[in-house]
Amino acid sequence: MTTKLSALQSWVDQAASHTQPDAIHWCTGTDTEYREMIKTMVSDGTLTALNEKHYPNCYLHRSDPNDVARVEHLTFVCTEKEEDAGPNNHWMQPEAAHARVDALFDGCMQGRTMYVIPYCMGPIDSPYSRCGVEITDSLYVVVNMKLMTRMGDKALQRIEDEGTFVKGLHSTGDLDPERRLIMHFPHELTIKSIGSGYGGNALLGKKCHALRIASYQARQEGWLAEHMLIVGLESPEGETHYLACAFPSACGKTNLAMLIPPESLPGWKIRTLGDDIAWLHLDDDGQLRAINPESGYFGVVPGTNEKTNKNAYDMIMHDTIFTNVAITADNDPWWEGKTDGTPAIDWQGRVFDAAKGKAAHPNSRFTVAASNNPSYSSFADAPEGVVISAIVFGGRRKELAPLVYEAKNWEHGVLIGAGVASETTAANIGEVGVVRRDPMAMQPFCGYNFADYWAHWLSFAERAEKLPKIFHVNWFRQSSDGEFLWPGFGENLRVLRWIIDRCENRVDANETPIGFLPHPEDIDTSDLDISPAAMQTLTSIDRDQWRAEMESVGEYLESYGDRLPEALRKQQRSIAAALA
Ligand code: GTP
Ligand code: SPV
Ligand code: MN
Repeated sequence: MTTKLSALQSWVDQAASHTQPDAIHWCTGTDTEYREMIKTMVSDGTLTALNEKHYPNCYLHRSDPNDVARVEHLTFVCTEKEEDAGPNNHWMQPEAAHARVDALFDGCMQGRTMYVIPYCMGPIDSPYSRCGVEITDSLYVVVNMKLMTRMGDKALQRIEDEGTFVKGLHSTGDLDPERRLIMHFPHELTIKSIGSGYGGNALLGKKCHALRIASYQARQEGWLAEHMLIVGLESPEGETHYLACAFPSACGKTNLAMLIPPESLPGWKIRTLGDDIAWLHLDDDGQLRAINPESGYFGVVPGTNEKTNKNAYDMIMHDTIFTNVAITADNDPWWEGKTDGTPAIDWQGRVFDAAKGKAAHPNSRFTVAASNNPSYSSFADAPEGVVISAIVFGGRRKELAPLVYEAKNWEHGVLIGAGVASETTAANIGEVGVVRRDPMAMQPFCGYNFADYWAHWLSFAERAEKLPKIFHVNWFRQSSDGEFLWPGFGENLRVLRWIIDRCENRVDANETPIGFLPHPEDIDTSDLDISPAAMQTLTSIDRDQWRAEMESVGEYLESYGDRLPEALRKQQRSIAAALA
């Protein structure tokens, strides 16, 4: 197959002469094509079929043990001027970057097939959607892209109609971390990724396109591309609200997006629109609307069980690709936190030995079509998206951050977002559990200078008619003996309910310098094993700690120099002063 779009054809030809594949396959995106590809990978050992009775159409992929997570230290934003990429990104001058990465692509597909994947991020008929084409030599990437995006003929047709698309060139290369690079050229709408076959490094529609490149385009065009889940909550009274929540990687987005109401909150219905990325646009009425550009979930496996998240647990029992989990003697997938079965073979394919570490990799993942989700919302396919009532930032913080607080206004909310900090997780190669700043949960994903990004966020105040309220949550506060103070998961609905009540002006709050906190009695804790003292901790602030925190936020913001919006500096100073 070929395309009638000459810009696409000539780019594919050029990539082929550069990488020298044996064959070129244009992906059509049909289920038959998917099944054929799975078959090929089972026969060459790329995939292992799991227990067909317990886990129909489920497969295990073991990635190279050196290739199990995103690699922020090898991820670059390449703009002419270093300041445009900002202190938040690793930067390389575009020409030098092309030269460096192109050398690695030279002849790298010899003996392999090159797959051309046209894809659409967002509903195929949505004006908010954007298309791209990924060229890859990995079949694993193709089948993951089939689940994660609207991929194939329809996307190609839209690309041919529009004439523009994001170009993503990918090769697994030799998987040597020394020859691994994830390069972004926002001005050229181009991505070049080599040396990794894993998740956000290789499924270029996801973090590379839908966040880094899209955030850059969004700034130019007046919208936002965010690391946010989108969830719909229908109350027993039949009132529906949509929330968009930004938490860093492995900090609870997928789980919140598919939350199951606890028994103590009967009549609530929760529906998932997205679990990782939201594109937010102002509509004709000046309200913020969200679409989920993805069509599947690439979710964290460990911790998933019937108690924490029965929807996810059921969802991944069929038609799922597992990456880096363990298996039982019965050939069922197994992971830490799974309540039945025992691991026989670990994620690296070795006989399980607890002395050698965890059975499943902490960043082991499931890939599954969103339509598998029992709580899937048909609005996920709505071209116009949904109106967002509240934006919720959050992080993983043992200390300091209360269970929930509300910004006093949009500007203050942008400061709260800019000041988000969270303990690092296994989603990136590197140390785990270290608190770092992760503004808007976008530290690894913003395709331009954060200072300009915050200015862009602030600009919505003038342009919008009605903006969502902004909140901050923390499900991960711990006691001094390391226990989580808040039960989390389904019980988080108790907090979301307070958020909705605040949006509807139905409940009072406690005004503090950092924002509005709930009166402890306004968070329903019936049936929960949680002490009044714990609730007190969760719904109050320690002034000394917060004074230090605001000072640290101030220092962080100042590291952006002259580009830092004055409004943020003012917000930070006035809170610091109120705490003094
Ligand atoms: P990415 O896909 O990396 O962007 O992660 P995510 O933000 O979607 O995180 P996810 O929902 O997959 O959760 C990550 C880990 O945190 C899992 O091991 C969950 O079991 C755990 N987790 C999620 N929500 C909660 C919660 O409310 N409380 C506690 N204690 N753990 C949670
Ligand atoms: C994340 O790290 O935020 C993820 C997984 O959602 S990955 O696709 O690998 O980026
Ligand atoms: Mn994510």
